[in-house]
Amino acid sequence: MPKYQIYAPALDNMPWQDRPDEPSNSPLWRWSENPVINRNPIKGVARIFNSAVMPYEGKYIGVFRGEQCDGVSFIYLGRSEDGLHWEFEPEKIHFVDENGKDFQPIYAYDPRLVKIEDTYYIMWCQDFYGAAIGLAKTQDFKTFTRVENPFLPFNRNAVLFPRKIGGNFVMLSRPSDSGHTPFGDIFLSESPDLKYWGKHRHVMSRSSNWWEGLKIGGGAAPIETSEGWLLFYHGVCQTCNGYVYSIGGAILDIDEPSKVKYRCANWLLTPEKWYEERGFVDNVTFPCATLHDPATGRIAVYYGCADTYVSLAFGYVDEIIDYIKANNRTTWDDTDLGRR
Ligand code: BMA
Repeated sequence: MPKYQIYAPALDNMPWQDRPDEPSNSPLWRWSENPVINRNPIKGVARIFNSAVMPYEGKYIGVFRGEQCDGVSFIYLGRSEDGLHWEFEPEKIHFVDENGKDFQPIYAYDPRLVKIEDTYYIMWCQDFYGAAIGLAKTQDFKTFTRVENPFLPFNRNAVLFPRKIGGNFVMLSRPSDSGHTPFGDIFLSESPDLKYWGKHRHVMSRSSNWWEGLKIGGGAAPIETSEGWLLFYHGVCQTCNGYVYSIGGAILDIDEPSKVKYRCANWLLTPEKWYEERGFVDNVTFPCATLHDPATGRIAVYYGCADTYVSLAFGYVDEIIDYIKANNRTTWDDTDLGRR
């Protein structure tokens, strides 16, 4: 049994590969067959990246950022037997409003997918007179009902926690500008009904660690563990050749997740492979989802690569949490409640 407990349903058929025998500076390692999804995966879609998957009816389902040949991104549904080989619906997801009428965003990108009780929620970035968060729900992956936009523009990188905390839905997000945003910190908001949001808290800011010195943003839905909420997020640094996106790790307090218990000073994954270093936007690793299994402590991270591919990395909950703790570097405004 793992030292640290993951509180989630069993997932004994999750994709997995043992750690290769090669030098590494991370508790994560990559699937040897990466990328999971290659270029031109759907007719009319040039690239799929920054996408989220979930277990569903004994198999896997996912919401995928498909960048069409015309450069506009939408969300596409994909299904897989094993989490590795994916088949996509040829048409983008069609949304309706709460009265059943068509309600399609102008564009939609960087989706996350989170199950809370018996409902699946999709969060993404869309136009709401500028970059903002879109939110929809489904129970059958056939009807996708948009609900109120949670936040004012500008905002990106929203992800719900996989259960209510203190009776409320809780969502991480990253207030931003509408462009390429040369700043950004992670905040948290609560809602009793997914309509009215408040109790906003600061969670953590960009830091003096080189790989997250410019901006950070939420990534995969936090994983509930016996140490707290394990969060994989992205951190961005600015180089003379542009932005570099790495994957970071933090552990948030279980009852008051705006308090950061541990925050890893080192990246957990940074662009090193050709599919991370080279693509439509070079040097991007961008986590959007995990699969995880409590009995084995196995975690699989799905991450977008270079705005061109989806890839997979693996790790054990014990090794990841111990690595985060061993390299912990929090500041007072990480560990406080985040209210001023
Ligand atoms: C961010 C988002 C991501 C993208 C990244 C790198 O602002 O748009 O979708 O992966 O830039 O281009």
